[in-house]
Formats: sequence, structure tokens, C-alpha cells
Amino acid sequence: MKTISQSFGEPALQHAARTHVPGLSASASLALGKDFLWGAATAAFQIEGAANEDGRGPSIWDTFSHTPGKTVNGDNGDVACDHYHRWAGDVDMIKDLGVGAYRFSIAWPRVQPLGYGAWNDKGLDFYDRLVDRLLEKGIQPHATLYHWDLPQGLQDLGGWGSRTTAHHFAHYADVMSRRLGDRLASLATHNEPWCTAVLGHAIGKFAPGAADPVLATQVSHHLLLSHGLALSAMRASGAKCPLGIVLNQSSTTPASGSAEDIALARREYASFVRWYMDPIFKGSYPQDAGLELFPEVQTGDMDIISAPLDFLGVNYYTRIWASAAQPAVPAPCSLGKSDMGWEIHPDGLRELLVGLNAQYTLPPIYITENGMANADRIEHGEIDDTPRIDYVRAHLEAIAQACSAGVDVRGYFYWSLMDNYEWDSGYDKRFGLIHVDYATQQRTFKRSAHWYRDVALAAVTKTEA
Ligand code: IFM
Repeated sequence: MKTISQSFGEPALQHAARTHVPGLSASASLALGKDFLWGAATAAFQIEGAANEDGRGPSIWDTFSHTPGKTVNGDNGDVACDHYHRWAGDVDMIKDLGVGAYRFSIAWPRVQPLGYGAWNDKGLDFYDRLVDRLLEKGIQPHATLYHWDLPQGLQDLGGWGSRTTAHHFAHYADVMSRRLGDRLASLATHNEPWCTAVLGHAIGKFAPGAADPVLATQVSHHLLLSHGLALSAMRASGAKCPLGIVLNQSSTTPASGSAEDIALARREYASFVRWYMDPIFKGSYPQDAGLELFPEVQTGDMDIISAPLDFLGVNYYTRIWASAAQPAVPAPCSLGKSDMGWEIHPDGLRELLVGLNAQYTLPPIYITENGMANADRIEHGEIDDTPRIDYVRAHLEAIAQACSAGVDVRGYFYWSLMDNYEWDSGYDKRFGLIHVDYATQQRTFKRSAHWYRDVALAAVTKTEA
């Protein structure tokens, strides 16, 4: 069965030299440079499925999504995009997309079912095969160790609320770095620790579903500590690939010039961005994040957390709009909202990057996630997701402006390669460049996939003007 339908049927791209990348302005094309990395991203729980196969242990997301009322339609990750079985075809599809890099995550419970103790050879072999196949196809593999699927076995011992989990994570990181590090283009410790801490432990929207802000603050510290311990373990054993972390970040705009709105914007930026950036790049927590209680920090923790990184991954979707008024003044949303209800605000990405560059001494940056959910529909075998093209183009232009202003951004990973399991939103929200029909597992290139392929292929073959 043909699983990929390139329905917009654009002619194969000419590998001729071009002076700029079609689809982007000439200045953006130049600013992004010929070595800029073009990629697409996924995460294990959102695509793999095969939840009960080949010795995989349960994760907190299996438990959470099987708990009635936690996800839209009760959707779970049991099958997802069935990538565990379709991985080879999916790698061919990535190749067809024309990107030079693929970001994926390793499911900890697939390789170590309980999160401690025995390792699962079948799970380890799966990632070996995936990485080897990507390399055979000329696609750089970029892996993330933790994208939210904590082994349930560790949750049963206290999860991220327990300091011991940080030590288990460091051991897992070291095993994976020894196993795959010689072939990976990069290895990130965590994806978006804010989501694990706040959505998972302060408001209960994500697994494990705790609603305890004090616990969430301690969890954030244990996540950062686990990052630092993992870096130290991987460096000690001679990690062979660049090591970093992926943080979700936003610029923050006060709704007005009032002192209240400005103070709120500062607090929001401190709790969302600086709470993770300051410990990693300055070795301390910000004092102005509006927290009444600080986490318990042991002597030496901040030195461990602030060890140097080889790269920083930034995930950006929208800005934070800070209005202290009651009721709040809504954001202007002049470019509209995505299907998640998130304001489309590309200039916030430029603002964020330029601000980070001024506030910290940074390693090279990769935009490890950016993308939009759109209410895509297949009509006559085609998916016209023009709003997604507009979204990506505008964000690439914003990145290019940040580069021109001196920010060292080396690459861009669209989120997501294909439609997948969007956590508590289940299969209701579609972020993919490639459409997935969950009933048949048919993959179909959307218009945006054709456009992105054109940009990515032209970018790597262009000559500087
Ligand atoms: O799908 C998620 C991803 O797992 C983490 N970053 C945000 C995406 C969209 O919500």
C-alpha cells in the first residue's frame, strides 16, 4: 500500500543553485545562511503506540490517559501513529520531506520498563535501528531523553517529587548516551520542564495529574537537578555528541503601560522563562517570580545545574499577554489564533531571542519546536493548510531578523512531522505537516509539507547572493 500521497504534486525540485530560498524574503534567506539546519520533530508517546509490546513498561501518560475524564474523547497513546511498527516508512517519509534533521524522543519505559533496574533489549534495539536508518538516509538524528513519559514504576516511588528520580534519570541518560551518542547529532535531557512541573503537578492538566503548586516548585528543581546530574554523568563517560536542554519560552507583553500590567509581565517572564534559564545559565533562581515558597535546594545543586551546555533548544508557539485588569484585557490577536486558541504572534519569537541573547551568555540555539494546530480537512485527497504555511513563513522571518541582530540560531524543527497525540487534547488537534488518518494510518502530505520541502531543499542548495 502506498502510504505517502504527495497530493499537491509539485514537480521535483531542481537542485540548481539559487540566490535565495523561494518562500522566504531574500533577506531572511540570507540571514539563515546555507548551513542552517531544517528539521521536523516528534515525541515518543505522541507517535509510537505499541504501548504494551516488546517489554515496554507503562508510563504516567498511559495511566493518566486511561483515567476517565482526563483527555478529550478519552484518547490515549496505545496506537497513536503506530510509528513503532511503521518507523522505516516514516523515515522514508522524512527523507521525502527534504529535511536534513529529525528530532525524536526516547521512551524511557520502553528501554527501562520501571525506570530503574532491568533494561529492555528490544526497546534499545528499536532506537538503534531508527538512528541507523536516519543516518543511512542522510538525516541527522536529534534525540531527547525525556518528553514527559516517566515510567509509572518511578511515579509509584514518588516520581519527580522525589530527589531519587533525578539520580535514576542521570543513570538512564548515561546508558542512552553510551548506546547512541556516537551516532546522534545532539542529545537533549528534557523537553519543556515547565510543562512537567506546572501542567503536571500544579494544575493537574497533564500526567501525573497533581494539583499542588508547592510540589510543582520542588518538581521543577528536581527536573533541573536531573538535567545537571545527567550532563555530568554523560560528560564523565565521554559523551560523543553535543548535549543540551529544550525549554518552552515566550516573550511577555504588558497589556498596557500601567505599573500593574508591567509588574505582571515581569513576573510571568520570571516564572515561565527565567525560572529555568537563570539556574542553567546563572546558577540561581530568580527572586521575582512571584513564588511564596522556594524549592529545597541542597549545597552544590546550583553548580550541578549550571554546568555548560553545547546548545539550547527553544520551543516557541505564542507570546504571554499580561493583563492585570479584571476582567483581563484580551490580546489583540491581529494575526488570528491557532486551533489551540493560541495567539499567532511571530514577532514575539524575534523579541524573545534578542532578549535572551542580551540577558545570558548562550551556546548556539536551535528552534526545536514551532508550529500550529489547524483544523485541517482532506478534500479530494488534498489538505490545503495555507494558514500553517503563513505561520511558518512568518516565524522563519522572525528568526532571520533575530539572526541579523546577532543571535546565533543554527536550525529550525517544525512541530510536528505528522499529526499525533496532542496530550490532553487527544487526536483532536492536528499540528502535522503530514496528515494522519488514524483509522487507516495513511500519511498524506499537506500543502505545508510541500512548501516546507521546497524551502528546506532550496536552502541547502542555494548559493549566497
Ligand atoms: O505537542 C506538544 C509537544 O509535545 C511539546 N510542545 C508543544 C507541542 C504542542 O502543544
